[in-house]
Amino acid sequence: MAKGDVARARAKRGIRSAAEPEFVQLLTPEGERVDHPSYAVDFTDQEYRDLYHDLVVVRRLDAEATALQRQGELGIWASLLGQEAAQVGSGRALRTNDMVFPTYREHGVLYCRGIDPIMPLGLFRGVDQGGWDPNEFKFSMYTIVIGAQTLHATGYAMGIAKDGKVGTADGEAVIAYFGDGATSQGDVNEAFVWSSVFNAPIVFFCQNNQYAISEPLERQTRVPLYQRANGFGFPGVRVDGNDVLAVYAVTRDALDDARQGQGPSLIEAYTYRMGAHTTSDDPTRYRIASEVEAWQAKDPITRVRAFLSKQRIADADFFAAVDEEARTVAVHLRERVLDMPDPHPSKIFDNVYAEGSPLLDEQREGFEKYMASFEGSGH
Ligand SMILES: Cc1ncc(C[n+]2csc(CCOP(=O)(O)OP(=O)(O)O)c2C)c(N)n1
Ligand SMILES: [Mg+2]
Repeated sequence: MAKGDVARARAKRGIRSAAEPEFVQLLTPEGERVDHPSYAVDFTDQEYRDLYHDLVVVRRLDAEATALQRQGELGIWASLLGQEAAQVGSGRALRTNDMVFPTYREHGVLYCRGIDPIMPLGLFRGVDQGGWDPNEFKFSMYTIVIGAQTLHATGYAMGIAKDGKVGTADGEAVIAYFGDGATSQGDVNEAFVWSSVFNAPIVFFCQNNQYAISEPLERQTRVPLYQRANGFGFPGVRVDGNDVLAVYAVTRDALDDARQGQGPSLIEAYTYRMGAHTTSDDPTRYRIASEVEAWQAKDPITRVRAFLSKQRIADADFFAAVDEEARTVAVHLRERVLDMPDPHPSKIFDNVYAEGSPLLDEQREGFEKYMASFEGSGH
């Protein structure tokens, strides 16, 4: 069938194209503040400045980590470049008691939780296994297995509901992050079903950055992703993922519904991955420069800066001070990464199981003997 015929046949069956960016927006790419009937939200001048500050610091930290990888100091890095607004907007909408289930790219959300950005870098440097106490930070561990965290989040959300922590204005809520590619995983669809039928207090936050490594969005879906929610029986909304104000407003609203017992919702933050999938990837192999340039014009930081300047909420001194602070934080991060001690090789056997295992003990013993065989050989 010719392309036009396919489009006509799909239209007849009521199937809409996946690529229509109709979304909630409160700040245009030119820095104009616009209203939305469903998401009225007021920010003080200080709150506007704080959001700008977070966006800049998060981008700077990310750039430092990319540089560290290029210099051989990290094994790999998954950059969030371009997705700062999606992460800062949603991260700042969270309350202290809300629980976060991230992927491997949520460095901006982690920062907004008040967590030291060094925390996940041991994983990317290969000096630890990327573990921490999720309860201490209300921030689960980075999850590399695509979509798996949506099921963990659903179980957790069902748990807090059973514990009676949901159903009032100061109830708790859960947010699960995932990408556009993850929506094709069974886990994510199972999480949608379970959350829906058990009315779990969860916000599914999909950062649609248009690619799953080299696979474009059109290989994942025939309908806009947020519309998937309808079929599972909960609301879905698409937000301009490069608009920190709109992301904040939409996420806060969805979290409030969840904490008050209204059940799950899906947010599709429509954004773009400006960098590579990870530092192991070369995006020039599968996408054209003009596409990247078009998204450059929708940059999440430029529009806030334009707005702050035009409204005289911030001046050149403020912007310079934020840049300087971001630089200082990044330099400090670099110094601490370089100082991370190399672990003893047999440490890999620690923390595999909470209480160990005889098989693991045997493997450790064999490995230690093998390592000892090099002693004195100059290797
Ligand atoms: C279950 C599983 N299958 C495959 C992979 C390999 N993989 C790593 S990232 C990725 C793409 C994920 O794309 P998306 O969900 O859009 O998230 P993004 O990386 O764009 O943030 C894949 C397929 C994996 N980690 N886990
Ligand atoms: Mg993606």
